[in-house]
Amino acid sequence: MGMKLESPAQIYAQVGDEIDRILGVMQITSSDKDVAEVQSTLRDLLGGVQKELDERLDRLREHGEWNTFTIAFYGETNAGKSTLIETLRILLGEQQKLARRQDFKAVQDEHTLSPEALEACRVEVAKSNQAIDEVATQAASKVQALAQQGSQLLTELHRLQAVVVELKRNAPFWKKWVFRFRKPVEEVAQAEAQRQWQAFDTERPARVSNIDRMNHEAVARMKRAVSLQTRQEAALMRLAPYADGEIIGDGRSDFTRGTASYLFDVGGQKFALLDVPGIEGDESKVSEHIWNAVRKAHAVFYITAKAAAPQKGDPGKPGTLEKIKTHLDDQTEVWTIFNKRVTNPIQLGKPSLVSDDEEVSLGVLDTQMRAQLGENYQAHISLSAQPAFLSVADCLVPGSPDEKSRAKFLEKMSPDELLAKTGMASFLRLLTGDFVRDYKRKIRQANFNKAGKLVSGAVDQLSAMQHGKLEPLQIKLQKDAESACDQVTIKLASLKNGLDSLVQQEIDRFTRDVRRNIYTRIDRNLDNDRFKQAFADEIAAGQASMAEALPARLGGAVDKFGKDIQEVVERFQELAKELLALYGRINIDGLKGPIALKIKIDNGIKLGGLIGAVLTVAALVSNPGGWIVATIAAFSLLVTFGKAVWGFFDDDYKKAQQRSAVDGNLQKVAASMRGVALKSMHENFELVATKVQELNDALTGSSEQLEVLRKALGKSTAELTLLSKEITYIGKSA
Ligand SMILES: Nc1nc2c(ncn2[C@@H]2O[C@H](COP(=O)(O)OP(=O)(O)O)[C@@H](O)[C@H]2O)c(=O)[nH]1
Ligand SMILES: [Mg+2]
Repeated sequence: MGMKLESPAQIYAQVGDEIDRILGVMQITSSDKDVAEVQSTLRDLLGGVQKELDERLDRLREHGEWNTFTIAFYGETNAGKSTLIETLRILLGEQQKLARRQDFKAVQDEHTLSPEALEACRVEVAKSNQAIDEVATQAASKVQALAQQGSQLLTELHRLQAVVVELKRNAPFWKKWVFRFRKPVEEVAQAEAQRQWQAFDTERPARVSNIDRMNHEAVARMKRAVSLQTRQEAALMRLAPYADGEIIGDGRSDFTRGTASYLFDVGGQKFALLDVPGIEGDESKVSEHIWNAVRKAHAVFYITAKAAAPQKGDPGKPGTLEKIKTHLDDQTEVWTIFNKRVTNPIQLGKPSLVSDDEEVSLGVLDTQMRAQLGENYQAHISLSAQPAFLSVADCLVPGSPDEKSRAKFLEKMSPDELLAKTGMASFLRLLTGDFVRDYKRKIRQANFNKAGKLVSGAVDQLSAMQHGKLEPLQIKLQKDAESACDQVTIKLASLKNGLDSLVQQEIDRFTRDVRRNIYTRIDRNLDNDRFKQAFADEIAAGQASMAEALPARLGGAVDKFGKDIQEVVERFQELAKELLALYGRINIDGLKGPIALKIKIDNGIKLGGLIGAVLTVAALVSNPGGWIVATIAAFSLLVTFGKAVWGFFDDDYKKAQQRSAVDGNLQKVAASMRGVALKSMHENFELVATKVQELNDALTGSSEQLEVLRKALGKSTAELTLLSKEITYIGKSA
């Protein structure tokens, strides 16, 4: 066909045109009904395949990517696809990621959310709490001391007052007089106690409020600390959305989400990474996301957390292996990434990330993948995504689990060391080096390969139709038809023998009857003239009785033959119907119902008509009127007698001569009758045989129809195969 495919858009249009040309055969309908039916079936079958192909081509056109080298990260949920992509986004400064990280830093600075500031706040909250407790204890003891002092002073005052009253009441008169000039010591002491109490009472409020102030100060300090902490926590909440790892899953299935695309530019080399939803869901919507992603992709990383070959599914429920085969069959470059789960820095201390056992299992995995995907499968790469992510994720919410894990890993090694130990450094070199260098060729090759695979998929469908349905149907139908023909031929031969022997029997009977009758009459002494007349009469009577009996007997044989071939044909029709039920319905991917083969075998009209024709012709054979008359006409008695004189005198001699004339003539008459009868019968039989041949042709006709169908399909299949090879070749050779 010589496709000249210069622009990307051309390929789909040209492939579409080629498919139309190859599959759009037999637009004209033959006037022969059988041929027209085959053509119609062919149109149905090829039309179904073409419809499906066109739809797939449209989807390829819609989702195909010709400019940006696109790499899909494909696998089950939780394999670590997003972790890996997030790490690459940070490492390679993907635009959206850079913006998020700037936002993170801005929020962090605005709220002084450095780890030191957060720690200081935490310490202050603790300290102020402690201070409150201390102040409360102090205050309690001070209040208690104050109360105790007050009550002591008051007790003393009351005691002295009582002493003075008592003293004055009991003193002799003179002493009372002396008291007017000199107060008793007790009264002086009482005045002093009074003064002390008053001084205490005046001072007391001030001392109490002093304690209250201390209390207030401590509470205020704590309130300040707690409020700072609350603000910090609120700010941390605002920080969280900007933190590294936002695209990493929480372990729940992410199959309801669509595919996310991240654009990278590494030193002018542009490429996109697709984060494809997990393949474990079988919901049709997810499957559409996955399909569109792999249609776009020019290379695929199959990410798995298990160092084991992908699981096979159950009948009706495809496993990972089958999904890989269907989703990635038309890819030109597929790698496996084994994401080893590492939770502890100690695991990274070993000389190699992957154990010997795991390496063996990964070898098995490679073999399996190559068996599924052929030469387009590359190899496996081992790495550990999460520690690699932690090594570069410096925008993490302080105190978050990720931040704590990061600290745990960084305690043991530097970020660069971590990147090397997790296998991430070498993966990064591969990805940004050889992998994307030749991207233009890869894009072209991948897209052409997809179009080629599309066509070869149709070839597979047509081949399956041929080998699974049409061929077995044709072979079995042919076998059944041939066996039916053989049986009809045998029945025909035995009809012929049967008729011959019936005629022979009738002629034998005729000979016997005529001889017996004429012998009887000879015995009664006839002269030669009367003998001649009597002999002619007997022959005529014998022929008449034969003409009467023969048709019924011949008719019986022909009827039996009719029944026999009817049975053979009916049996064949039954078998053919069974075969059609088994093979005559063809499913085509993408079409709702199966296509029914329109092969003329379940319909008995033609065969029925032919059987009728055979019997009509056969009936001619069974009507011997014509040839019996012919026999009589052709016959003239040759009765010659030797010496008439001797006969005249000797009756015995005459009778002997007459018997001999009977024997000789009867033999000739019988031979002549047989000759004419068989000749005429065989002439008619030729007609029967011709009709039987027509019947046999009709019996084998349906398998010949199939042969035509098969050849036409085979031609389309061969042309499509060529087209698919050519497309793939052009993709490679560019
Ligand atoms: N321990 C450990 N956990 C990992 C590793 N890679 C991914 N995870 C965790 O597995 C979960 C799912 O990871 P994610 O990258 O979202 O997987 P995806 O569904 O394939 O995108 C997250 O909780 C990750 O932290 C790893 O190498 N080690
Ligand atoms: Mg994910």
